[in-house]
Amino acid sequence: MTKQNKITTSRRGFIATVGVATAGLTALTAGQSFGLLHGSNLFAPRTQRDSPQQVPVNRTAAAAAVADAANDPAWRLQVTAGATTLALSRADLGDLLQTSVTLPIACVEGWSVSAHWVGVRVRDLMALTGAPPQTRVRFTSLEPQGVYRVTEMGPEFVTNETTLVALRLNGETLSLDHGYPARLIAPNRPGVLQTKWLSSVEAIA
Ligand SMILES: Nc1nc2c(c(=O)[nH]1)N[C@H]1C(S)=C(S)[C@@H](COP(=O)(O)O)O[C@H]1N2
Ligand SMILES: [Mo]
Repeated sequence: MTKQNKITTSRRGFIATVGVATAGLTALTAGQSFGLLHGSNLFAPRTQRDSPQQVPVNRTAAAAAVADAANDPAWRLQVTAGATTLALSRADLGDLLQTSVTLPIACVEGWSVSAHWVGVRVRDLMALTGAPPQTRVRFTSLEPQGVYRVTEMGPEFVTNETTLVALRLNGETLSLDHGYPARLIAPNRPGVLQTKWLSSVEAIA
């Protein structure tokens, strides 16, 4: 089954909308699935209704002990390829081309929630460092420890135009529990790989 996702990018008044086929999405979102209009869904679980930004929280910022580091104005996203490292503030990231996508968080615990994300394409970040587009990328969280602190993705995800370092969720700045200041969102990957509270994005061999 193929689903159409609408993607919008904008910078300096320029708006482009393209359709992207996301075959395979359905398989990953199998299980409990519900949309944003939770108020009209009597069967929406309590977790979603009471959740910040209408998306359940898997691991909170408090549990991950990241609140101080995440709120620190000195936070920078390290973007590295070879000898080049860029240190981008949240404002720097916001000045780059913003891409808007609708993608689910599909947790292996059995829930899946579609959400609207805005941020910077991973491939655009990589291009800033001069990394070749066909690269593998490692994402590391501010989280001092935890099984989901580090994730990697192959070039098929890196080149995908919906793979983002997300800054916004459902029309608001990403909440702390959802990964502020920046988190990964990519299509066709389980929730465990959608790394929150990013500290670095590195091109690896
Ligand atoms: N750094 C970090 N990122 C993480 C996790 C985590 O424990 N630490 N949990 C993952 C899991 S299992 C899921 S399902 C999603 C949930 O994202 P959410 O809490 O914003 O809904 O975040 C993922 N990203
Ligand atoms: Mo998860």
